[in-house]
Amino acid sequence: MTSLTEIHIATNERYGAHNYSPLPVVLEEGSGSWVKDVEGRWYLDMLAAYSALNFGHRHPTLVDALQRQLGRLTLTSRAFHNDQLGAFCEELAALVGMDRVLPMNTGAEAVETAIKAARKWGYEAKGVGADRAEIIVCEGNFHGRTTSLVSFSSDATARDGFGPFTPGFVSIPYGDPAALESTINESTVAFLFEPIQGERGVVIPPDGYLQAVREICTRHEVLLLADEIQSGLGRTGTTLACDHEGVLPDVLMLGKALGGGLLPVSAVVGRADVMGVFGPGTHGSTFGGNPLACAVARAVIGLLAEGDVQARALGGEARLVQALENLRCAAITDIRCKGLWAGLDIHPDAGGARAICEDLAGHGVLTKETQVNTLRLAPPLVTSDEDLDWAMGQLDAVIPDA
Ligand code: IF1
Repeated sequence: MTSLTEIHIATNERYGAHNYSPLPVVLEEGSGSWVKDVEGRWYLDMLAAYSALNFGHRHPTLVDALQRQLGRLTLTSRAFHNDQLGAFCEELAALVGMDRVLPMNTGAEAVETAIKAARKWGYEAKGVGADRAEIIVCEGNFHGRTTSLVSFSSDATARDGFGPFTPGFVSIPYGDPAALESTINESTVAFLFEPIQGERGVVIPPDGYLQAVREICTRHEVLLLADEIQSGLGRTGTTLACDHEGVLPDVLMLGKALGGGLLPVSAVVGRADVMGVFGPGTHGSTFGGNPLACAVARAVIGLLAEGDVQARALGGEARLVQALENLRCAAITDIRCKGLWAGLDIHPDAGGARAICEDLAGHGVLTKETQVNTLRLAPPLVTSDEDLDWAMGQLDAVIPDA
């Protein structure tokens, strides 16, 4: 069978490198990282739906799990148990080494749920005054787009025009443990953060930051809430980005790749005493924990339990870093990479990252800019070295020689 890279190069020659207009892409016979648009042009997916496609498009194990469940039971709502839910919760808790799981659907729902749990725990367990709970967040955060979550966004585009905003959040600089320590007061119930800031442009904190905030939160009886919705499930080369420093948060938020790129699946995983604040009827959702979602998420957990996906990302990091460093030029002002997740800052005089993304689409590579001048690279973790090398060649072709 002709390799997809050969198909793509043939397509390139046929259409010419810049004759691409990414139309709604549909997957044909493509393998995990390739998609084809409605006019038959192939693209290597280097965005992976912001890490929801860590396992690639239509991973056969995941599709099979979903198809099998489709023939059994698809929805009961949480009023009734189903035979996938218990196993999903047990297997996810075991995978991340934590106590309790509360399944939701989107990442934003998971973050909102974690905030509710932290507040209620603060009132019931820590004795914080009623309605006075404070949660410390980081500048440059992105945790979702509900009104409460954008209330503490430092991104005007995500926040402006959606007030009035939810109170009870205090922002501090990212990557600065001293700022956390000095902001904690008697009303502080939690610190909500991303182990690596995704939307901000794959911003990696200083070594030791995760351990430092863990120690500070423990010492002040403040819950450590880790949003691993984008950084988790293999993306950085480990199951969780927190694993790189051996840090266990008190509450963990997962989403995106948990649904295998097939369904929205998210979950809040946490300490029993924190998750225990949700009594019957105090929280829920129509689809949270539905049999289809649990079936595909169990297959995802099974893949992660094998460790191959994490190993691929960890092993691919050095090659990706080397390839990006070989591209270094005046147009590239910074390169950040962890596992198979990279952010390239493009010099403002080089025309902005958006223009480069559009040129890349013309070369058959799909990705997206963030924060105007940062190019984000997040291929499916099943992408071959050959395809990654090919993508780097396309990137080399479009980076302006500044
Ligand atoms: C968009 C960003 C990425 C997330 C983290 C929670 C959520 C997200 C760390 C909410 C979602 C998505 C949302 C999507 C684009 C994408 C994104 F640019 F918005 F910020 F990846 F960087 N925590 N991120 O990254 O999860 O409710 O979407 O399931 O809204 O534009 P969700």
